[in-house]
Amino acid sequence: MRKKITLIGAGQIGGTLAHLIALKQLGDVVMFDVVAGIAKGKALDIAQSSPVNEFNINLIGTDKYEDTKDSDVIIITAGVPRKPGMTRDDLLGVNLKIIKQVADGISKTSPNAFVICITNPLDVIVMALQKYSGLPKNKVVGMAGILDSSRFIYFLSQELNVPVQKIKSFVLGGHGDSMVAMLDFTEIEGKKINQLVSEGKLKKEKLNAIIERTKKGGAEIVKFLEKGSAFYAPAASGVEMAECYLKDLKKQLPCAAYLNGQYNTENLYAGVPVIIGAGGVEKVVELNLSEQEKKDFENSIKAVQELFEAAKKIDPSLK
Ligand code: TXD
Repeated sequence: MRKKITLIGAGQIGGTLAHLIALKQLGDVVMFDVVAGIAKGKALDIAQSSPVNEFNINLIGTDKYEDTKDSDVIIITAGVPRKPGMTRDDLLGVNLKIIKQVADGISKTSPNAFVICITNPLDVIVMALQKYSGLPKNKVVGMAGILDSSRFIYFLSQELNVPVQKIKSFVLGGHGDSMVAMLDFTEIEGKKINQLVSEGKLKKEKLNAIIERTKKGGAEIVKFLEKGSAFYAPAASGVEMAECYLKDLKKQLPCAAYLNGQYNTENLYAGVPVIIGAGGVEKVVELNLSEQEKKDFENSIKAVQELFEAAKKIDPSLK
């Protein structure tokens, strides 16, 4: 029996998610969008490519939540993306309303789904989604850290002319300008990045510029596209999380997860290393952070907390 994967939002990221899932044959796909035609058209278009890429899955498009019933995985991109000059936080008001609708829609029809939220501003939107839906905290998770880490690793690989597979790193904290590139946990061909800096193989200013470019990675693409934001790398990142759950891979991945005392943080979602397997978010991994990383991480947590306060002003029912 094939798994059922519902994509709430069939826009730029949603369409790319559907295509990647089809090529990987992860399961049958239901594309849901309030603009039903977008969902139906993209589902049919991808389905028509199945003979070429030899995949056998069912794809449908809909604007009816009953068609998404009993999903195993739900990936949410419903919402509006940034326009040039906007910050991710500027999307809070409009996307908070949308995520409430989505929460109402999925909680009744797919109470056992593993729910991956991508909609921005990510950390607060995924938190609102969990609170509005009442779904288990270990089954509601946000995608941002994998994307931010992938951008950071890509920029390093370009600078150092090293294959991406030879670079290990991750970015934690809020999905915003306060995100933290974990340098103590960054290795290039098995060598700590700080060692490359002290050996003069990577200038500190260059490394700082790469960190800055990672933080602004989304805005750089928004500026190029003018209408819309990044979608290929975000979709690839969301699929990695879905695959990890569906195949019980128990990978350690940077994701926006519920903190219940870990990293001295209560009742907040933020980017941390987690183990994802068949149980959803099976573990929040607590790292021994350097003093600097602890300070930077706390600063990032503070930014998420401040945005959550803003969300509570918009909707006092959020606690
Ligand atoms: O790392 C990350 N988490 C970010 C997330 C990376 C890139 C983009 N990020 C955010 O994802 C972006 O800021 C947006 O908030 C979402 C979706 O981005 P996308 O580029 O896919 O936006 P589109 O192409 O506008 O698609 C959104 C779709 C669109 O087809 C709408 O009709 C639909 O969402 N939509 C809805 N679907 C269901 N239910 C409701 N209420 C709804 N409202 C709009």
